[in-house]
Amino acid sequence: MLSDTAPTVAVIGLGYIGLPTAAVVARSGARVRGVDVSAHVVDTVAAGKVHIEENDLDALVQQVVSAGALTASLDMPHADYFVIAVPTPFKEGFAPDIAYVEAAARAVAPMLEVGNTVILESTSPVGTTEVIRDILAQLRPDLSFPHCPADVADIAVAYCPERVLPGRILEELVSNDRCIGGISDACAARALGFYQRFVQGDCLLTTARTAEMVKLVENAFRDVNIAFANELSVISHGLDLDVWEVIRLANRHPRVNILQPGPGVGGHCIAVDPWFIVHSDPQNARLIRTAREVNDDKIDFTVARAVEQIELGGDAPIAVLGLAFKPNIDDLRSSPAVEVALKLAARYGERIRIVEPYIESLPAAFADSGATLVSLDTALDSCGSAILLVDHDAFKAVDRSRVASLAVHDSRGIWRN
Ligand code: SAJ
Repeated sequence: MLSDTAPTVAVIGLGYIGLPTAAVVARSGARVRGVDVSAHVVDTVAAGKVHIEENDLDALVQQVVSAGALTASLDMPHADYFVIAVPTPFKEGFAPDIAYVEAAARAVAPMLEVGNTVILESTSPVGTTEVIRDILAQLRPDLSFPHCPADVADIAVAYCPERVLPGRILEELVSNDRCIGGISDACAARALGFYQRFVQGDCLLTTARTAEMVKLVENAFRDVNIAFANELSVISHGLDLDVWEVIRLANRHPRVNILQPGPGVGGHCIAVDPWFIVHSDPQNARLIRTAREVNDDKIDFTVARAVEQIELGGDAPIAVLGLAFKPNIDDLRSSPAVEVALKLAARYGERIRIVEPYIESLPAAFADSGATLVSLDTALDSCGSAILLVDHDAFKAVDRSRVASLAVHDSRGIWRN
């Protein structure tokens, strides 16, 4: 039962971050309204259902919607807290596109009342929270907004990046530490009051600009480290070395921890966010840019290695294992495995038999390719070669004797022994 004093929260953008956040905040006792520009998304959530796949999210949304703690609409309500969680893609030339964030700010502005807090969670280039403050201030000259650390204003504006891992979102939303950046100290303190409702990790306060950079740096760090592993795999191939053996042994050094090579880096975060840093300082972001290029180039390298193996298999059908951007999820967005599979399908057409246990039909991009979606057993029983692109548990569990007679390119190194 919601108390009459329960804070009201509007979560703008009911995607992979916004919907789980709305549900978790609603569970904490707040009265939450999810707002989205898609009528389909709003109708789905309002009916207590989910439009995205995430562990345990369906049950939680069902629970908080039926308790009346979470509602959804196309319209912006009044609220104590406005949480913006809309996408920030990039435009031509990898320039960040904050149009959705700006549109969200314009939608929030008319609803603001003294004492409200506006929090941006979308991954954004440094300075975006100040852009939001400026949009709000321009549209609401009757209210005061913060400009420097000591300001106490009618409206608090803060930045707090999400840092949850797809597949573990509900758990990490609660357990991860949060970095909360205020335009002023008072803004950070007000946003802290919001996150303390449901976060069990530490909440660390800083400035909005620092928090924006922290988010970009986290994902650039991972991208650079994966690029190191991917570069090692290319070099090891040229030297006829097993890169996984090299990495396994190097990682026995107490201060070395190399990540795993693969067919490239996918998802909507790590392959995107580093460009925001590059764009803000192209002259000096040399390592970060090169890492992006190394990871993107790994797709063509993987295709070339796959073709070598396929040609060994004669004219037999070709098993392509995995399309998701990482293991054990159904998310195919920005997946290097999809890119590799499309290139192989363009070359080999109906010989391509794709296995992806997390989907029921192939994406539209494969429509005229001739490639078909089959079960793992069908693929392994009927194909002469196997190209492994995703380290799903189902593929790790394959008995090695079943692939012993196939020409194999294992881009994830899971079938080595
Ligand atoms: N990958 C490798 N080798 C590795 C690790 C990952 O090739 O050793 C690849 C994966 O296959 C995948 C890509 O990298 O294609 C990204 O996967 P991921 O699991 O590293 O990360 P994401 O994109 O699912 O989530 C990341 C996380 N950021 C960091 O770990 C620093 C997450 O905490 C962020 O919240 C998320 O980005 C985000 O939303 O920004």
